Amino acid sequence: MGLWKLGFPVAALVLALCVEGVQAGPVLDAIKSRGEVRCGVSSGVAGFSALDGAGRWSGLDVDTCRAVAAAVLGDANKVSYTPLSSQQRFAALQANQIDILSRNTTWTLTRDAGLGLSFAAITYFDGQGLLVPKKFGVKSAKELKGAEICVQSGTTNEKNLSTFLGVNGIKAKAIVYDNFEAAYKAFFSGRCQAFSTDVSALIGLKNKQALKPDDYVVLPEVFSKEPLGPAVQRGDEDFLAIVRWTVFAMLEAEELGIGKANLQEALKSTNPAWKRLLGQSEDLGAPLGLKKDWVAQILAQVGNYGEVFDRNLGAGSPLELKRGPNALWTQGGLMYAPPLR
Ligand SMILES: N[C@@H](CCC(=O)N[C@@H](CS)C(=O)NCC(=O)O)C(=O)O
Repeated sequence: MGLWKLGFPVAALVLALCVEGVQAGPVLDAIKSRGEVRCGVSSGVAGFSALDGAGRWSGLDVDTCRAVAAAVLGDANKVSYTPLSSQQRFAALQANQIDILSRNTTWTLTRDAGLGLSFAAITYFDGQGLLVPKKFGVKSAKELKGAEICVQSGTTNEKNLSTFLGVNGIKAKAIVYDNFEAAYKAFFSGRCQAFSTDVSALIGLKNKQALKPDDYVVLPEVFSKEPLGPAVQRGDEDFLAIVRWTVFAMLEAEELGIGKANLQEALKSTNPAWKRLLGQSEDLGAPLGLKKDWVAQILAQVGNYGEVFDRNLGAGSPLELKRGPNALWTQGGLMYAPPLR
């Protein structure tokens, strides 16, 4: 069928798209015209998204947004942050107040299928645990009979805790708070005998007691799967793909041994795998509607996954978390990027 048989308006549109290139999805278009990625973060979870004294956000979840801004806008600083409580986070995405929810959020069936959003990737494999004051001498969650346990509402933690207590016949009571600060302050002031959330956040909380972190212990039981990662609104597959492949590119870069630390040297290398990822041979940007050097921008401004992990959560951070399941698959972990080709 000839193009003109479609009628003038349709044919003109088809031609315009051929000339101009296909329109991006609505979220991506809005980011480009605004010149900024709107990132929903927590109100302050050490190592993931926390505000420092100079008013700067940092953490693994913050770096995910920064990497997306580097990929789309060529500038990792073009991000605005909205702190959101556990309760507020999904509504903020649904109401289009943010472009990415990057906030220690667990990928679950009901959230993914039921809330009109899509999880793009897993940036941290976590699990839920319990923090207790050492002076109680409790060595296992099974000894928490009669305890009151502080937990935040609107989290997977609230439900996992009641399942865990029920399955194990532990007669303890959850004390539920809407506000994170109120919840942990209640625990540190002795209102609750334990605090329950993702283990990474428990370690951050333990360190918050700057003077006496050793007064608290994380119990050995880890009783849930908490795969954390960024989520986006449904309806913009282009943007979903960009967030997903941004995370994968950071993993792939670590696997190939390229990062912020050796980028300049890598850019001069003849290694074909490095050249491809850095946009010096094939164009891995075009299918995503990005510039050819998008991965190089991420690495220059943010770093590869290993660098981001070390700086925020690992050896280079106060948390000193081990990679554990967050090691690359080549190192016995679960982090695996599909091929970037
Ligand atoms: N990963 C869990 C828990 C995430 C969560 O919201 N945890 C709380 C307790 S650490 C939190 O981050 N609160 C910070 C806030 O409300 O700003 C989930 O997705 O439900």
